[in-house]
Amino acid sequence: MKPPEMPVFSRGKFTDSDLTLEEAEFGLFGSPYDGRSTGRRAALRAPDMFRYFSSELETTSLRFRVDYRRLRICDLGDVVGMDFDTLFEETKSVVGTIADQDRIPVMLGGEHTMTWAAVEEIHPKLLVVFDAHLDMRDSYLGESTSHTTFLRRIAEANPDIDILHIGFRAGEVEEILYARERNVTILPSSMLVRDDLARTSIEERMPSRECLYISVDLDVMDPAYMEAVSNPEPGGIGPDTLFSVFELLIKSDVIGFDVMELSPSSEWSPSHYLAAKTVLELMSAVSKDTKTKLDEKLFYWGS
Ligand SMILES: [Mn+2]
Repeated sequence: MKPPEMPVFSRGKFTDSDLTLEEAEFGLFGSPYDGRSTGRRAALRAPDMFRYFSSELETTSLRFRVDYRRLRICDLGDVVGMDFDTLFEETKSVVGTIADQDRIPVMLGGEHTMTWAAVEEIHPKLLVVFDAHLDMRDSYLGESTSHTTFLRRIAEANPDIDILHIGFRAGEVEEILYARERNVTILPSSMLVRDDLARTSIEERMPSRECLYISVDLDVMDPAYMEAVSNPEPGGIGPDTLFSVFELLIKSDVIGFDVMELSPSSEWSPSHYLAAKTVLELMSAVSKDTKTKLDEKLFYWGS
């Protein structure tokens, strides 16, 4: 008998945390959908890969001076199903339940299209998207709702939401034209790669400062670091740049975030560690819980 291509990881909890939603600061759930995706389609395993590798990492964030083990996380499981419209509504409902209890929704996916459901539910003032692609086509392969069009659908349906797009490096002319017309603020990957100062000018480019939703497509990072995505694109930023941008965003009020498009290629990859680390670094950046913080003296290395 042919062995399975990948081991079936136990459906554990993210960082093994078993807190209830009442006890938690973050309400986390998985979105293993990829029915309208292209490239490598392996999102079914994405949420469990985030979970498994979250427990494999070392537990200290040197950048944010946080002990990951002190982050209060409730892992609610996955939103599963076959029908897109039903999943969309269920995703909205889960995000709404978490947000109604003043907890921060965290979605781990899976096809980027589901970000539309989360944004539709919590309606931020500013949507910050990290992505190699603009995802602003009007339609793709005859479909108006997919991972390549969802940001246009959000932009059209919510003219009051400002959009800051970080990491762009691959798309169609029609998308760029639409983004300009819609006043989407774009900080392309090339600026972040070449110009260290671009990082510090992000704050000046932020159209709003409160009520942020952050959406990370893991393909914003270069495939050299992050190969486990559906649509890898060369010329991306490294994890250190991504996490330093997180540092610039934390002065704002973040009301929810997602980390999407993990498409596991094998049972083990450094990219899977990086995917889990991206979630934990963003949580460390966003957390308002002072009990997660470690003593600053621990991180003094001499000048
Ligand atoms: Mn992308």
